[in-house]
Amino acid sequence: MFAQAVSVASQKYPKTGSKEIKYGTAGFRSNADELDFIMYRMGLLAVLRSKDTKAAIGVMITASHNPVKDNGVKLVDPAGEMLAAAWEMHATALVNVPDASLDLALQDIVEKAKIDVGQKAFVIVGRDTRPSSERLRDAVLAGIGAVGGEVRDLGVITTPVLHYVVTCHNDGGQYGEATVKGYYQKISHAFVRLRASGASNGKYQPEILFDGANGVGALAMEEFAVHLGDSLKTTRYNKGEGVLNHMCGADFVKVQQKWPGGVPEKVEIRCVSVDGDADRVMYSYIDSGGVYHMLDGDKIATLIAGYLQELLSSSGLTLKLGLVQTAYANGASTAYIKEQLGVPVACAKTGVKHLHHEAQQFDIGVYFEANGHGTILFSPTAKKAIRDAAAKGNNPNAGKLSGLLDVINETVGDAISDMLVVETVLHAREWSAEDWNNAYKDLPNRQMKVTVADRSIFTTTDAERICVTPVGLQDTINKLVSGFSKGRAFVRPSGTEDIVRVYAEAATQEETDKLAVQVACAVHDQAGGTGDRSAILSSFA
Ligand code: NG1
Ligand code: ZN
Repeated sequence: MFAQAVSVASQKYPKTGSKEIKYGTAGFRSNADELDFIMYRMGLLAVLRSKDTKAAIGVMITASHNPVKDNGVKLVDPAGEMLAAAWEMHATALVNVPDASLDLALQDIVEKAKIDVGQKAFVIVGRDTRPSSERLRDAVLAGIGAVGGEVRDLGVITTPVLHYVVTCHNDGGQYGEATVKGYYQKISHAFVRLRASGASNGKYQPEILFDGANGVGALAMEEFAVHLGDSLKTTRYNKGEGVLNHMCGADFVKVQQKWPGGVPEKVEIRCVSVDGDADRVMYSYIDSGGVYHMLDGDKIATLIAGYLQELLSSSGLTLKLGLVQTAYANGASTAYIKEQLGVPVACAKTGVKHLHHEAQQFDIGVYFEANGHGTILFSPTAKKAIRDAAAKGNNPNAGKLSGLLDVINETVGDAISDMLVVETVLHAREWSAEDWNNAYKDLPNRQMKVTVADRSIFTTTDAERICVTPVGLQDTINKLVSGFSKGRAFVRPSGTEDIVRVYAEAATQEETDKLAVQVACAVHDQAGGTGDRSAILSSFA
């Protein structure tokens, strides 16, 4: 059945490069020039997955927060989730075989997954604004077409829009109308309704500066702005006049802890930065004394969880609320939410699919990575309880919860939907950015990257907080950490870059940097470091 697919592959999309590549936490990602044959094969795989699940599958072409020269592809499963683990393995197998073995590799997947090849296939495709995305989209479409799949190309859209449309398509429209327009309308109308009593409230001002990272998030915000009207004033920057993700956007703000380029430095106005495919969001502001403050995924998660907890108790609903973080969550945020708010916290491995899975153990699970990627999940029981209580009309807090449900995009982390949730909470609390930031004080923290000969020798346990191999490294880390007040550090191999990440926290920034450098040197010395050791030592000198 794959004769045509194999013939198109060898003529138009021959395999290039010999390096083994892996479907990682963010699918396949690399320099855009190396991706044509991968995109074609992912088109083939999407059709098989669609036949396998008897449902529509999504394909998103983006490299998110990475530089503009890169691109990437990930598949979206029927309920909007990330691709199932067994299929990540099929994906890896499929892109690594030579052209001559493509036929066999496809047949192998059909057999292993017991696919009925006569089944119809439907694939929904989206792409970001990268110059290479259109060409790579054509390669995906060629793959889908070569094995007879039907396509709906949504064009240039954000990652969360794709997840939303796939979900709605497969649930027959229960979650919402399965169109791009349906997405904008559902979220923005719910937000505007929650603001019916007025956009300003106490110290809350309905005004933000929006940093679109020169990507698709900027286009999405233009569309939202039309629907939001006066309920939220958005002044938009980095709409494509500069280079994608360069000196701006959510990743720049998080990693550099700096105000984004291209946005005027206005005092006491919230600045919202999104990443290159608009599934991550970061807040920042400059206080009246001119000091810059960053509010990351931890600040967003604790703000939302605290408010949900208050609404739950005041509406008399007994639903189990929990927060899911990763090891990168600031220790101060975990202590605040556990000890001061009494909300249970779970720690998951890095990568949204792990957080998503953990969040499902709660009736209402708030999950966020520190980098601003996250959302809120409501179990069917929670949804029904909230909607029923709201429908009675005498429980205004249940009404607010019900309204909030429609602002949230449960299908995946969604920068703009998350932003509208944050704005709703700040509005309800009558808070300025400063009030929000004052809820707790972040511990100073530092991330570093170390290059090693083979990062696959790193294995971890306890949600990546303990390094199991190379043997002995964790003992060294423990010794180093014990020398610092409020010290915490861990190392893990990146799933998206060929590096090992080091994370450190301590009582002061100076101590934190010292700890990070010492741990990075330990990794370099004990695990085959290939970089310049003296450069690690002088990182923050
Ligand atoms: P890796 O490279 O595995 O650390 C990074 C982010 C993840 C996640 C993925 C996918 C950090 C420390 N890691 O993963 O949170 O967003 O990229 O984009 O931010
Ligand atoms: Zn992203």
